[in-house]
Amino acid sequence: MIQGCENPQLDPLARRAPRVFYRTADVATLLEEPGLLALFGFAGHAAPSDDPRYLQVALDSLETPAPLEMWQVDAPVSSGTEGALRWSAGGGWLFAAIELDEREHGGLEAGAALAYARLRQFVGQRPERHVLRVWNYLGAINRGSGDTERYKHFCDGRARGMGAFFAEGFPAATAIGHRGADHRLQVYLLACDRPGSRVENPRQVSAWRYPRQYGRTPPSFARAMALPARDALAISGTAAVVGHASAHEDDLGAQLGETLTNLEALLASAGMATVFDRESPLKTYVRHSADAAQVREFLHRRLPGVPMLLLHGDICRSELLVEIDGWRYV
Ligand code: 3EB
Repeated sequence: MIQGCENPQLDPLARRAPRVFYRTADVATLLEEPGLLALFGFAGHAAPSDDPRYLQVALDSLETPAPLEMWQVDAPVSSGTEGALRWSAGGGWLFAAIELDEREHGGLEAGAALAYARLRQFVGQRPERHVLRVWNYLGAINRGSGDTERYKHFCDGRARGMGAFFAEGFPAATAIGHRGADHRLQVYLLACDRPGSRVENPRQVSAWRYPRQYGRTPPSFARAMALPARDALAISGTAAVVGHASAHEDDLGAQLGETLTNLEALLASAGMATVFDRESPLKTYVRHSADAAQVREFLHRRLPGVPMLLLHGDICRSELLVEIDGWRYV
């Protein structure tokens, strides 16, 4: 009995983590897969679908052909739309996504506040009310300098839209700049009917404690989230940030090495072995597409066999060239 409770396979309430795969196949075929909770195509590559579980992410893939990302659960899935919001749910898990045109909502800050308010309202009335992981994709993320940079406005709006919903602690997150139309704001999340456990990185100051120099509103995210059954770690966007400072300005190789050191420290902090494997997919966001070959070579050498998506995206600090997020399964 006691053993059963510790084993996620034997505890019917211990929600087994959704499985994440990168697949090169067509959208319609993947949407037919059993337990398909969410499917992501990347800008311009996959033909869009009206299925609420499908999201056309505004980031370009740096692979040809571009794979799709799929999330799969061990249960039947229902889905629907509510205005600009799309959602799907099954087995205790919830996917919800919103896409807004900032121009229709008074700009980025107000748009981000609205996106979060809508998501929070929706999730708050669902049984899957524990938001574990959020992805944010916005245009021209580094436009403006100092306090006027668009990422800073996003952080303000996000915090306002979150309200007190995350009073007990922030979800794990990614915030990346896409190269699509500037006004396009996409936010999507994974939630569960059971809480996860936040994990911080001992090498990094927690983002919500960043000093004032990084903006009026510190970024609202945890470094990682252990999923309820502790069978997977959802890893936030991780870059070459040590303490609170960006390391190795203009040095891609050194930033990659520092990022991997940060990822390993995060795994250790979560009580996991500091290796990634064939079951633990990662996404790498690359600022300059010309850097893709060097990034790919590094990843093949240091993370052999790890499923990997390379995406063209801007990191929220202009001096950072690369960022990695993803999953580590136990
Ligand atoms: C950093 O360590 C890099 O604003 O949601 C990483 C992950 C970063 C998430 C966010 C920002 C965010 O501060 C930037």
